[in-house]
Amino acid sequence: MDMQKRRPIVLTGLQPTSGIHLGNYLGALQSWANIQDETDCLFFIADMHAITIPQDPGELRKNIIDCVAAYLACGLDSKKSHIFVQSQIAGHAELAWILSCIAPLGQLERMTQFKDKSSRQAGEFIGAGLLYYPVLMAADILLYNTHLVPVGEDQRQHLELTRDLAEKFNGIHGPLFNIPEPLIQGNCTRVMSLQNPTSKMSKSDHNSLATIFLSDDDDQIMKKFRSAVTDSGTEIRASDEKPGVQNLLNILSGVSGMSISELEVNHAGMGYGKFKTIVAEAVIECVRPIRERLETLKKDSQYLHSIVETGRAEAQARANATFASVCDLVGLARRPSI
Ligand code: ATP
Ligand code: LTN
Repeated sequence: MDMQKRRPIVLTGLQPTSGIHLGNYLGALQSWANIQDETDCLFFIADMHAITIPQDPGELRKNIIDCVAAYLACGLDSKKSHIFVQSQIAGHAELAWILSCIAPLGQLERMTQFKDKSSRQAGEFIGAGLLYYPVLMAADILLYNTHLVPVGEDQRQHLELTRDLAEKFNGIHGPLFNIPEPLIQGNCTRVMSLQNPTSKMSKSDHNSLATIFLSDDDDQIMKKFRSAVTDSGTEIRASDEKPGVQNLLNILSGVSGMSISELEVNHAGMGYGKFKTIVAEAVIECVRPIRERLETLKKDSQYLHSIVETGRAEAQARANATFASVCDLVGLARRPSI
């Protein structure tokens, strides 16, 4: 066995819906880049998760390749890690079906994300894919015998379901799957909206001032922070009664690496206006090099396609091996090709 295979297996991904934002970066991408040396990393683009809500086909295909560019711009390195697209590996959907047969319907209906997303679509069409979203996520993870799954805090419940399904499968069919652990890292695992700091920063926010995108220029970032909602007080302190200020402190901690208590001391007595400018400047310095790399990478679509082609070959080989064992254990017909 070579060294590469003995390191813990890490797998994670993002949905290629337009606009990667500061929440995605601080809650996810930033820490992914930092674990590539010690772990065996698989980073994928969750395009099949993206179609749980309606997508324009042309836009989706463009967003997939833009997402590859964003991964690289945020420091993922295709020489250290494998970068691939979920829909190119049929085993994700196949294993999801097998897992769905042992997934308790009630547990899926109780998932916070399902309840949130389906209530936002109340009165409209809600596809069953939204309910099965976490089962597909479990399949993504178990197909590669993953040990660690870096995600933001909002994904913890999905990881619990994955662990339950892995244990249940192993209990019924015999030991196959590792029981994966969530890896929730970084100073800032939950970035909130700049306009409504009690809900998370999201690309689908209707208020364009709520979300900082990695493609935003310096002026846009400054403008959004200057109009960030705070409270009527003056104290720079992290507390649940001051969600706006707490969010700004969290963001500054995420981009600077300094602890909240250090930041509270350093900015004591400063007015909110000045503090917002300081946070904006720190975010501008963090986002600028990423934005510049992103712009350059997006111009070379041939290179980006070659990255996912190399990643696909490695992912396919690993997925085939796991899926052959799954078929054996479940009693499904063996594939002549695997
Ligand atoms: P949407 O904006 O539509 O809610 P999203 O931004 O959550 O979608 P995902 O692809 O679902 O997009 O999330 C990608 C990763 O980014 C996940 O690991 C998630 O936990 C993390 N993440 C997303 N939003 C935030 C946030 N506001 N703060 C911290 N992490 C976040
Ligand atoms: N739901 C995830 C994206 C995702 C994922 C995964 C993350 C789909 N499959 C498997 C980690 C492992 C999200 O971050 N919103």
